[in-house]
Amino acid sequence: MQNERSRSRRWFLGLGAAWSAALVACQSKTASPPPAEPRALGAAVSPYGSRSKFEKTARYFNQNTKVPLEEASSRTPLHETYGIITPSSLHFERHHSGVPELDPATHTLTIHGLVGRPLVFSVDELKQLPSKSRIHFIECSGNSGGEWRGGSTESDVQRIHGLTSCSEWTGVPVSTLLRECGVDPKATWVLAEGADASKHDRSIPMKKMMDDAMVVYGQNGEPLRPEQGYPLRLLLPGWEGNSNVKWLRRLKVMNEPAMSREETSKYTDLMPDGSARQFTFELEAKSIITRPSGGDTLVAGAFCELTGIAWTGRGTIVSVEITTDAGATWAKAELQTPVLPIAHTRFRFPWKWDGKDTVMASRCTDSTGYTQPPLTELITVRGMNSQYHNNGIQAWKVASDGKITNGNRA
Ligand SMILES: Nc1nc2c(c(=O)[nH]1)N[C@H]1C(S)=C(S)[C@@H](COP(=O)(O)O)O[C@H]1N2
Ligand SMILES: [Mo]
Repeated sequence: MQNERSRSRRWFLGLGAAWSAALVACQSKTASPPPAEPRALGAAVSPYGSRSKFEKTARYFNQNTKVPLEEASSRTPLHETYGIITPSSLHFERHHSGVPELDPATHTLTIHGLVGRPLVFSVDELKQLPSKSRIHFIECSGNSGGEWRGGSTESDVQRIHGLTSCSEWTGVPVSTLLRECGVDPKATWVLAEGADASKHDRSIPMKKMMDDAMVVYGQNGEPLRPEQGYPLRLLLPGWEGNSNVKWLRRLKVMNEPAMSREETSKYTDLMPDGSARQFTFELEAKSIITRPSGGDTLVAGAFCELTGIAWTGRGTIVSVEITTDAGATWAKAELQTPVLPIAHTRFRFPWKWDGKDTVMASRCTDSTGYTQPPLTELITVRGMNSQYHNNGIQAWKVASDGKITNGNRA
């Protein structure tokens, strides 16, 4: 009877032989009926949902840091999120002077500088313009920055890579707004400024502004979260997080960059010869196995789905390859469809660990033909002075007791 049932269930699920063997292994020999259903009424309807009390996953931040928490960052639990969308409540946070409280009834966006007609938009006026929704990731270019110098053996995927998240963003193309203002043909840059205490600002090339930049007010179907820039944020698809100015209050059209703090002393790449590479906007292709990953323990011989995310600031992910034998062989992972440009791309790979110590890793290729390089290759070109823009392969070391740790340290 039991055999009969499990066979028909396997048929129903359409699983291959390897998978169904694993399933059988996890089934108990005598299946007992599920516990009696509760008879009391459940909870009432509510105006705004919240998660089950049994769920505890959270953003990570260092509670004991000397940096005031208003200037710190929090990281997405990549190992505990599914699919490609990051819940807004778990989107990573990075801000330099805290989250301002802005009233959308009084907040405005001013566009001025080299324009024929300077304009001030209210939030409501922006919402009345033709809108677009796009699914894009935002990644801080400091994500996995510690790995340049070998990282920590203790670290997990959330702490190393949690400064990337992916949402559906809704707003107005910047090109629509700039056309309304009549841009001077000499103009080549636009300064974007936030309304937070530090007046966070970045100079953005005009070409990007006219190409796919957006002023967004929506995140995953509802207004932006305060942490993500409520009520208005600049979204620059595929460009380093820092340039996606939150709490946007001003766009100044110019014919040169402003050379603000965030594009001179910070967010530049110190090269081996001591010079600094500036305006490294586009994020290069990157992928990570998120589950199982650092901190998890594998069981020898048990079925295990390796899953993770890949993304690129240039176009679309076309393939993700997995190695489970320390780079000797690579095999293609399955990509969740649809694969969207400049968005997290979920990959999955069925596996069974044989109980021997090894290294597992993923590497991705994007639609420009670029393949994510090993970290050692990046270090050869860029030295060890860098803090930003590490898109090197993340290796996870599996010890013979099944424990997984950061494998980037040789
Ligand atoms: N106004 C303002 N915009 C800002 C910042 C800030 O401190 N102030 N931080 C930047 C940095 S460094 C990053 S990585 C992203 C983080 O976006 P998130 O907090 O929505 O994840 O916002 C960018 N935009
Ligand atoms: Mo950042």
